[in-house]
Amino acid sequence: MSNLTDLTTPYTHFVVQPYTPTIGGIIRGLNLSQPLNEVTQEELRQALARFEMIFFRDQTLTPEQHIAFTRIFGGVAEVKAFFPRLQAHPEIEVIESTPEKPYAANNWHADITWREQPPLGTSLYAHVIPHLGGDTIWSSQTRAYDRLSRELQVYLETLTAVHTWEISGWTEYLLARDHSGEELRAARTKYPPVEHPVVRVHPITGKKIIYVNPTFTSHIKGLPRPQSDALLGQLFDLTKVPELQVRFQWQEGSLAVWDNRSTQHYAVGDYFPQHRKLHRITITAEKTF
Ligand code: AKG
Repeated sequence: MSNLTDLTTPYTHFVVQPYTPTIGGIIRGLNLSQPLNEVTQEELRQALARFEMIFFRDQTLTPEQHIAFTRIFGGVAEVKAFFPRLQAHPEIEVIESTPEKPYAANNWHADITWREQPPLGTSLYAHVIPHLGGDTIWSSQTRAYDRLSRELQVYLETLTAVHTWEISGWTEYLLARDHSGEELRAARTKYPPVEHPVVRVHPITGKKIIYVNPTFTSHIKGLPRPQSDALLGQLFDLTKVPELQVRFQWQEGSLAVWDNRSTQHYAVGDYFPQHRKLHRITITAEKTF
């Protein structure tokens, strides 16, 4: 397993300090409120692909600056209808947990894999962070692939999985919001289940990735359910292996960007009733892989 501390690609405009040997890098030396030149932008894209999640500390960003920075990595279209949005900046969703309305995405997932072209990544900027708790964990799906036996790797490469938002609790959420079922029917028509290969290749690094997650992957096509459940269970368990993970402690002004192709993430829900608030931008691509 190659190690992130072997820095064979030095960056000329910033320093990346690996946060663990396997995933995550802290980038120092950049003020993200200022425009960044082309070389720096390209180096940031390379660093994201290599470290799979990168983060910055002590940034002071307006919504416009957050959007401008995030555009370095891809599009910033509105793609998710779940979180509330900033009225003046609909590209930005607000993830907020309050004593009255506690919330955490404390389930392992990659974002929106139920779309034909899932997002390339996400950019998350911290506004209010609890005194204690409220970390986010990412798990590397390239490292997960590397841990498998050659026989299993070869077998997985022949398989296709079905992804749907309907196993994530959104069916119940939509029904509770609109008892007539109209919204649910519209969502089903607009976003039917999609299929993705179980193993995908990262377009920048060329590395292979296990591309299934427990929140949106319902089954493997063509396998009997018990066999599909057992195989998916084995792959989902790999995500929980600590050696594949980075656990990030937020501070106000921290900004994290993750590669949604090669990672899954989990927001630790251990801080209620403290307040937590982040601004989130989904990074889109015309072609994710
Ligand atoms: C997401 O933005 O997809 C999340 O899961 C939220 C992560 C967090 O709140 O730390």
